[in-house]
Amino acid sequence: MEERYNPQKTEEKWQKYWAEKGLFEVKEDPSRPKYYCLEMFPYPSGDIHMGHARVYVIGDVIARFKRMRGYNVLHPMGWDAFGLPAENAAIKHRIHPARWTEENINYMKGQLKMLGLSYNWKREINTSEPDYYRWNQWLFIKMFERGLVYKKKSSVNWCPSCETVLANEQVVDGRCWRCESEVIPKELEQWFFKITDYAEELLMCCDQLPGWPERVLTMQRNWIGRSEGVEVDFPIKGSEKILRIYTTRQDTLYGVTFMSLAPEHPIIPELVKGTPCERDVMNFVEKAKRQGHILRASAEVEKEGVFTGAYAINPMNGNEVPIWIANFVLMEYGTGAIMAVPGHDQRDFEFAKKYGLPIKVVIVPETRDERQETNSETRDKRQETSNNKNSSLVTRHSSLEKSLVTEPALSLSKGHSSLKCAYEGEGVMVDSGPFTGLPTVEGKEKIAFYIEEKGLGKKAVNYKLRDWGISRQRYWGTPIPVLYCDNCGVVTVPEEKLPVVLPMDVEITGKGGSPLVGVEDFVKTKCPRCGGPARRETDTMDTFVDSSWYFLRYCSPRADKCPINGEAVSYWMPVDQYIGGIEHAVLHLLYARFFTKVMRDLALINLNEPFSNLLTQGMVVKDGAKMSKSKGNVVPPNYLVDKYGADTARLFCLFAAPPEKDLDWSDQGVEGAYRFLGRVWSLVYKYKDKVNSGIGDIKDLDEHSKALVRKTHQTIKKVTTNIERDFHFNTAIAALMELINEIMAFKPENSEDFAALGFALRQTALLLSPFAPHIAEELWEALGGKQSVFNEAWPRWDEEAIKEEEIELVVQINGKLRSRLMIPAGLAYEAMKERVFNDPKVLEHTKGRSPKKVIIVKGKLVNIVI
Ligand code: ANZ
Ligand code: ZN
Repeated sequence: MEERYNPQKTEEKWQKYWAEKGLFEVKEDPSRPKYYCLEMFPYPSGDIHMGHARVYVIGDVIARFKRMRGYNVLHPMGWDAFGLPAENAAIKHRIHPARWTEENINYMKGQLKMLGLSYNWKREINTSEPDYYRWNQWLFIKMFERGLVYKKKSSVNWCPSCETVLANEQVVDGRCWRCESEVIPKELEQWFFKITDYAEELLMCCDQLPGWPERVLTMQRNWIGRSEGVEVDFPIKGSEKILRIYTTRQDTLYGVTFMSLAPEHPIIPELVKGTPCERDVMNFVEKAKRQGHILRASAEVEKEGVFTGAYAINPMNGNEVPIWIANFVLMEYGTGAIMAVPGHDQRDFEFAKKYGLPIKVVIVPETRDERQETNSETRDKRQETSNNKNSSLVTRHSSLEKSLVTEPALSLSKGHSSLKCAYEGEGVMVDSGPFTGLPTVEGKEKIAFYIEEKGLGKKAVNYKLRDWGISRQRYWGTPIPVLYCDNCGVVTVPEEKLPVVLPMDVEITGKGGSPLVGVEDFVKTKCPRCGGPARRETDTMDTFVDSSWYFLRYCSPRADKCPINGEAVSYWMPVDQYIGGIEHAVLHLLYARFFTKVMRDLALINLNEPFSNLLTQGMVVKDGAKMSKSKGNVVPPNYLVDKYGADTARLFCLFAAPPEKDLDWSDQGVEGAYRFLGRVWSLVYKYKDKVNSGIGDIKDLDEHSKALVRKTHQTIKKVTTNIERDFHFNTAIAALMELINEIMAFKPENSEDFAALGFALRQTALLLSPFAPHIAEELWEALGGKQSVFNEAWPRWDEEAIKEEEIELVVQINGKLRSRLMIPAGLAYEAMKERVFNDPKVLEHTKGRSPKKVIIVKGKLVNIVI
């Protein structure tokens, strides 16, 4: 050990040592408990900054800590290597996506190593390698055989600038998530994964993930979007046809004043054929189709429609209502047709106002107070209260009648011109035939029952979740293992012919569809079934496929008969701790859960859910903005490591904020972390020879040595429990800093003191090791450690040693016994005096008067003279 802390030298030494010893390589070992710690693998974009590095550092602390706690820890790393930026780089810099990706991986791997992250590099995976993506293809085929893959023509989000199809979630406010161009709809043949088959299970299992943040679970539940309602058949006037609608608000059936169809609804042509409305309707339909789904589904879209000239008959009361077409009704949801209730649905309300259609009120809030607020913000609250209420119908009814008489707002509502918006809340049904007077909750049930009984329709469940479109008209992705034969039609590539290798010799121009279309050797092939000529599919898979099962691949990364080795998976899975950004709260996590269930049903694994615990780390913020390349405020780890060393960079990230919170970058904070490590180094350097010579027992210590040992045990407890409880590394490090202050103030005199000091310093090295692993190794070695600090057990604290010894102090005032109090034995004079004068009984007698004299008989008695 050198006298001065030299982080670069220390870090190089220990990184080399770890690599040579293969310290972080692990094998399945059923005799030991396992711990699988995983950070979301990165896209090799070329450079990592401290915003990215933070998540890896958090994961690394957990992995190292669990290892010292006796677990067999799997902590792997790899590359989500397919994707758009590689192709964009190819267009811009004329570099092959494969080379660009490889160079980036090499550079980033160097950055990760520089940070001293304890990865098991032997398990590294790269999704752009045939060894990996062949299993995407294999899984695709297995899913195809199970009916979980299908092809259909569908309107997709098309980014004209990237010339690619975007998933719904890649469209942000109608714009491409990468380039921000406006997204337009386009009809294409697409491959889909049938994730909707798993909608119910994916939803139910959200209740079985207590280790996930509630926020993420809510996002998953909302994304799946289950709703319960009824499908009701409305006969079409003067026709044999019926119009089937889906509603969750059958309690509003008496308030229907018109119907709305999706522009794509198949009944439209026959409704208008040969009528005066035909031309207007068909024009509108064309226009609405061009508008695109995302926009049409958003709340802000201008509601537009056209009358078809036809009427439907409300099966509840026989009323005739006009059938309209409306842009905001989507063909993909429910039945593609709705009964419009402008009194109680805001979209219908806006539509009715615009086209002068009648508005009818059939639900009123339960009490007068509630009635007055009709804005939708109070809706949720109101729903909650009305659901919980179980007062009888009679009282509701009477309060209702009272308000009907006294409140002009409602009577006006019949004429509806004064209504400002729809009342979407729960309440009591009015003007609803035999159901009048029922609370909505009950009315819903009764009407659903009535509809089924009379054969007017049936109960139905709907999900917002759509099937997962995986086709991408891009080059840098997994080729879809399908070909098209003139004789046999769609044929999947036989298993033994996998992988379908992505050709390297392509021209990437950024124009047109998939660059693969132009690669004749690739496209032209023979049909494996009939031997005739066939063409290969030129679309590639969405890269979310790659990341949907990579965590399983890490368990047996070189398996070559199957995507995974079942035994390895059953030992390592589930992932005990998964760490990544909140931006993946919906898609990646949902797809990964879906794949896990599919692979279970393919009998590949025996597992329902992949991730037991999830930590979503906060952002790194600098100068008030999220650290990112585009904001120009990135701090590359290289800079920090060159100047201060990796341990300082790590310590700062961990100390500045708890993992789930945003971290505000501060150069002073980095300096502070560096100085702290320097202090620890100097302390160890100063005392190492003394504390190593004849490592003494920490028994028979005097009070000041005992206090140091006690503080050490307290620190062990604090650090351990803070890591264990929600990974509060910042408070753990704060406790370590306190201990270091105590050690610095400690003045050893005799061999017992040095024994106590040695104990404190060695525990410090152990406790510091997950956070600042390199310096900890060096300190540990200097303090006589015989092996890597990471092969040592995590320190334990002694509950007995933590307890402060207490003594009873007798307090006399003017010679009279006034109080007895318990104080810690080693308390210094001033601190003892403070306790005495703050004692309530003493206060009572001194009444704030200052004492003439205070006599202390150490550790026994205080005599105050006033
Ligand atoms: C009548 C009604 C009255 C409705 C009312 C709401 C309030 P969730 O919970 O999202 O499933 N809807 C049904 N299919 C639709 C489609 N294809 N496109 C657009 N909207 C559609 O909501 C179901 C409600 O969304 C249904 O209930 C229907 O409007 C509308 F006071 O029917 B409702
Ligand atoms: Zn064929």
